[in-house]
Amino acid sequence: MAEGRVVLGVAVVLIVAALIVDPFTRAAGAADPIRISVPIKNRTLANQAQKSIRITQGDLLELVFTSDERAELHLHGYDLHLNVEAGVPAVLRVDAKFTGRFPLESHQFGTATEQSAAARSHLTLLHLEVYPK
Ligand SMILES: [Cu+2]
Repeated sequence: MAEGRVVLGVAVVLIVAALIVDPFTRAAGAADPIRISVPIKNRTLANQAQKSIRITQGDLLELVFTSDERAELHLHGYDLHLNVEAGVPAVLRVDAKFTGRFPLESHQFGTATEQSAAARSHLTLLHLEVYPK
């Protein structure tokens, strides 16, 4: 009976400790996100230097895409999808848990129903490289 109370007491203490400590460890561990603006023009990167974007495992990355026309983007590996409307910045958040080299493709440009091969072809716009820490 008393043993049960002790176990319960310990559990409560641990839960309370986790609740108290967690916001601080998160605040200390989670750096500000790395924000990179990635403009797309004429269905390609406006800045070809962004063909490879290198970050470190554990980073929180925000790729802020702008495009001169509607675009559907897909980050392979992380399997993240993003729809970008023309002229409206759209943010792809990547919590960089996995290391490796991941292609970011366009799946569709123009209207969602545009059927031309050019609009629908999967083009690799850039590679995201996540290095181990
Ligand atoms: Cu894809």
